[in-house]
Amino acid sequence: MNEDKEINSNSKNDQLEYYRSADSEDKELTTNQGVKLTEDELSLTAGERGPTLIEDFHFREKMTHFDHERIPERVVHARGFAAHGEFQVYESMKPYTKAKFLQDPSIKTPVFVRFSTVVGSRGSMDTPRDARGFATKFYTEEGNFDLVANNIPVFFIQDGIKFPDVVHAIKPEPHNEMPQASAAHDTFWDWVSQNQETAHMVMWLMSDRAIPRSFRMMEGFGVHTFRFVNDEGKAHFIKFHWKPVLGTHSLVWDEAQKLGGKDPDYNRRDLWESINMGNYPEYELGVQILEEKDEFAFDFDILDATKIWPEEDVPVRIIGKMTLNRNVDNVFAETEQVAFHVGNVVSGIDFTNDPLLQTRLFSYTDTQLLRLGGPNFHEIPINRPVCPFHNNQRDGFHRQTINKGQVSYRNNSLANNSPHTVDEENGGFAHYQEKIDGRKIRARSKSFEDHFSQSKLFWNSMSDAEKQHIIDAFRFELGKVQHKPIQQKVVDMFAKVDYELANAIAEKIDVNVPSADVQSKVTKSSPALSQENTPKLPNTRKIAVIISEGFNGVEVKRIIENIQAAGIQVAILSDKLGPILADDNSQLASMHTFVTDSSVVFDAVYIAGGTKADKMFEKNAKMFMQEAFDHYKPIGVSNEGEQWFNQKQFPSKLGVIISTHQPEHFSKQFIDAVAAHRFWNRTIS
Ligand code: HDD
Repeated sequence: MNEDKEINSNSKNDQLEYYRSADSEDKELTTNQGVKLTEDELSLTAGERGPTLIEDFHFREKMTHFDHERIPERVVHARGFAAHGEFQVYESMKPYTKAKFLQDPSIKTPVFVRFSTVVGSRGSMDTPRDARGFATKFYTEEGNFDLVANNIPVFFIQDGIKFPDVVHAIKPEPHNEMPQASAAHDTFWDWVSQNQETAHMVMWLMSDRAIPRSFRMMEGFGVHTFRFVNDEGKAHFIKFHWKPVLGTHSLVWDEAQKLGGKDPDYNRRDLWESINMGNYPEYELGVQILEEKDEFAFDFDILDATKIWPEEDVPVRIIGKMTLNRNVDNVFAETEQVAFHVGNVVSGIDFTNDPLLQTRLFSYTDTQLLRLGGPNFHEIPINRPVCPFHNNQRDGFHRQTINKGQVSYRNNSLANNSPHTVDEENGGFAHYQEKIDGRKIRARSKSFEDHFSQSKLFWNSMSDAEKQHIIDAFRFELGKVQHKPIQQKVVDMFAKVDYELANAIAEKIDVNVPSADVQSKVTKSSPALSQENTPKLPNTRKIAVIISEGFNGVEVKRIIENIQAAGIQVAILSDKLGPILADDNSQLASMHTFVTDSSVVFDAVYIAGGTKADKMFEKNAKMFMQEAFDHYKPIGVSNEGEQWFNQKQFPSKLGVIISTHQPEHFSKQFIDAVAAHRFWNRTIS
């Protein structure tokens, strides 16, 4: 790479281009040694019916490579999907940090983002109840900065020494490797009941946050308290936030479970298709900033990763935007081989003594050494910085760089003591000089002891529908637990959060009603925590338009035009693929059928019907409508659709928009309903 080249949003793409293979179309088949091949389907044998010969170098090479194709999956966050993009700061953050990529609003920094589930294997489904990883690599001119975040702002534990325990407890149980990608089993809940610090994270995990509608509609949180350090060496405590421009939206649990079978790739497909269509996912970067003098100004410890800084107390300042605009070319080369590390920081961003953060600083390199097979994983194209890098590290498995010269040590006189260090003024990283004066002990500060006040704050902040979803999630998860004492202990633990919550769980899982006196007395709530208050937009939502032969050509096409103009994606669905004839002999092409798709893969449905719909069509359309209705989704119906709707005798018309042969009027109402996402107050049958 040309070291003098200025870094811009294309820098990473240009670098990767060098490594991308040429298209194989019309090329001659060769071995890895470049030898052209005459045959690829028959191995070399002694006679037509004789034994295979070991001298068949082509067979040996092809089979050996195949035998070695797999690498260990990530011990957590194994299932992930990634995309390229760029980040741009809105205003200079110079007063707070000297990080170069946060100084100049005209600079676009290339990024690579990998979203993931945490617990499931690489081949599991996209929609389990789980936290989601949201890891971003910023390829800055001063080196790579990794923001290795989750979509939940707190964590299970306060100290990383317990990370292997919580992961062992939540992963499939070791004796029978069940259940896959699920917390709903005895070992996890046993662990929860024995580790009360996890209460806050579990509240989030039982909430709608754990079943996101889309990676494009998730918040991201750096979780830990980091530091910004400016040119003068002054530091502020900060927390990182990603805010999705489309708002934060979730699935319903029944839908998430069905999607696990109907489309296990639901979230990755959504990301892939959106980027291919030019619906680029956007997230604003926010920071909460605290003066160092305010370190002890709160009733929680700012170094405790099981705590948030309520946004109403410490506002999130929006400082820039990230846009994901390019899919990967090869999932293994990029998504699987990318190696994130919380310790990859640049000058101007530094750590704090958060004990969880400190342990993470060890784990990430350690795990890549095994997963990527040696110490040279920084040379894998997706991991390489776009700025120059020089040091005396040499050799090791899979070394790519051909380091020239006689010298690979310091201090040296043979190479003018190069590569040389630089001072801070010239961009050298200097660790923040925090004064430490303590004894070596295994103990935690008392300020980390309150596990229930913020759990209650979270509960208080939920809308009625969100509270009900949390209750239902606990009932599901604990309902799967086999050991009664574990169920009881968990209910007793969450009675310390809220009596109403614990009681509602207890009454459905056959355990004793907990005590009412132990619940947290916190009455405060934080509106920023409720998804009710998130931006609501129709853009990029996916709607099934169900038509049969004889549909109202003029009306349906008009409505489709209107809703597409609002940025909504339309999928024509019928009982067969191909052209469907309208009443005016015009056509629409059906790309989906009742067999290939179901309501769960769409955000809403518009039942346009048609005069020639037969009984089977009607049955399928009603089933579609019923499922959409039960998942609180917007439903649009034409005249035929209205008859079917009325026959079904749904208990509520909330979120059901009926066509009145006034396409404009209907379109507007339907678009508004799609933007609303779900109608949680609908009574479902
Ligand atoms: Fe971690 C992966 C996020 C705590 C150890 N973690 C991993 C990934 C994300 C997070 C997004 C996937 C990165 C990718 O896509 O490749 N982890 C978090 C967050 C945490 C957290 C937000 C709490 C604030 N993690 C945590 C602790 C430890 C680890 C306490 C160990 C001490 N995490 C790992 C790991 C992984 C990992 C074992 C597995 C694969 C990898 O690192 O690259 O090192």
